[in-house]
Amino acid sequence: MRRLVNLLTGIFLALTAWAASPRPIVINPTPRSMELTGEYRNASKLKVTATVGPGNDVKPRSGAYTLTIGPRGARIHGYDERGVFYGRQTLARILESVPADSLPCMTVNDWPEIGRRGVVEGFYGAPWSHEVRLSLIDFYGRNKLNTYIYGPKDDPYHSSPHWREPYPADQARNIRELVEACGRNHVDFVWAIHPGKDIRWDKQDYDSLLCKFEMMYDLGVRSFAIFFDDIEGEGTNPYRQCELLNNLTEDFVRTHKGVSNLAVCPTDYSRLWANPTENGASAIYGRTLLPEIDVMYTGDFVCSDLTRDTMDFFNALVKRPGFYWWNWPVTDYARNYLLQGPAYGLDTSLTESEVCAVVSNPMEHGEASKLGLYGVADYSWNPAAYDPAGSWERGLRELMPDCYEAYRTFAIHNCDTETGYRRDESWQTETFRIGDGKAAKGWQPLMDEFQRIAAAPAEIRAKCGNRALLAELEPWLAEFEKLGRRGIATMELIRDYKGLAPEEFSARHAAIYMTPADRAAYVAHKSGSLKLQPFIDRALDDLLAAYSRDFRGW
Ligand code: 14T
Repeated sequence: MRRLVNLLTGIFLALTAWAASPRPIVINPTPRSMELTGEYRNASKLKVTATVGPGNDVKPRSGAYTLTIGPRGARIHGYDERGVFYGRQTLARILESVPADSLPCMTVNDWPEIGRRGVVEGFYGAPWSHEVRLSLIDFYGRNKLNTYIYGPKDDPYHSSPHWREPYPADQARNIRELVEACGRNHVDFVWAIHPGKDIRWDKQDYDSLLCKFEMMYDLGVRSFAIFFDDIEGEGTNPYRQCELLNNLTEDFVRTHKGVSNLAVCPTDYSRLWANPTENGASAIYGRTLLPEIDVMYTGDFVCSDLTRDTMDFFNALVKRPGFYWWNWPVTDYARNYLLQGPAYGLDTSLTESEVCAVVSNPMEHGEASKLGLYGVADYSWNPAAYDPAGSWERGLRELMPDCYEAYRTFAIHNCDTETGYRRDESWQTETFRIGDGKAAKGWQPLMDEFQRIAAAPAEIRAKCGNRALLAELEPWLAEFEKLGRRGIATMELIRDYKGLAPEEFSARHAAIYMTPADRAAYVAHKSGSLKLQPFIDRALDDLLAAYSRDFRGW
């Protein structure tokens, strides 16, 4: 009943706001409950007061808040400072979307389901630039993500060969700045180390680790993680790994003010190669590792869905709710793709009892990862209300408000990687084969789509205000435009081929084929690889066969 009321007030709110203003109120992540209290007031002289602490109907968890907009002003009550910050974010979104004279009075009661939500910069390839990291940290705050794990595989001071050494001064300064930016956004900056490639389980390396943690502590870091993924040999020993983490908890975490409990990514981080028996590494972790240490896990495969079944499997072995590392939208295993599809494959019935944290490992294209992270933020705040498709539409609008349709056209055809973690793509596009009887109905809509595809990049280039995002997209935009043109030419040939003289047919047919250089450029930055380019390839073959069969002029 309560849910129904919330839903109805939500719809009412959206409708009234829409009627009164050009923009509906969009708050990401979706708040748990928003209730309209009837009147409208003027937003321009809004007095905002904030209080903090338990009570006042606020859920007792970090980030929870209530927001009341009444005739006498707005009141934010946060369970903690983070909650106050999130209340301010919600209020800011409301104020951005209503005209100054018609701010609806309402109450919002909101809190996160999953305690830790965020991002692990954990991919291979070029680490994010300092500017992109800062921009992302603001994005986390805005979308109520509270965790940023710093662990780029190709940072030599995170992994081998230099994990034992201090960061050079300029990089150390940047890390301090990241910590500060995280502080402003109520994001926990977690610094991860990846020592397993060449760690020696001796006193000297233990001291090196302690010393490195000390240096990071001096830069302001208060949360740490240790990654033992993707290693071989000595470093993989689960007993040694657990012993190290337990000792570090005692010698470092408990002796340093403000330091959070450790998190570890074990070598057996996926069900794919985890030994499921009592002798396996996960069960050893379960028996040996201090209960306050979180254990990371990627699910059934390295890149796979978050399901109840896979969490149950892992949690039973490690004897605690697992820390979910979602390998999406990471593309380090398929770098010629850009993942712009909805964040789906996340079980909406999961709670904090099954999964203590959800972090996404994104693409080395940080700006272009925001679309996926928008969905991750929405899911992890309130899994039960999560709607991947709806969230994706809102994310597209948030990122390119001035050319949402064009960005949508680009994004819907840039989702799959053809290998690894398969994603649906081009799901609203119907293709056909010459002679399958569907062309009569299917031709026009497909032609329209190819025309939108050919036109989208120019519009995005003209109207996308985020130039850093645009720069990341550009190589794919260029290929997307060419794909659109090939598509248009293919559709025109399908329409015309029966009446063409052989020379003209051949010339037009040949012009659509990619030269080896074109093909190489396409392969380097693929777009429409699931449906659209395969349609063109097949159509060209089919056209040749049909023309040869039908042509009677020779
Ligand atoms: F730590 C893990 F949870 C993890 O996912 N580790 C890596 C990660 O850094 C990488 O970004 C991700 C996606 O490619 O997968 C892991 O790396 C792999 C996994 C493999 F199965 C690298 C090579 C593999 F063969």
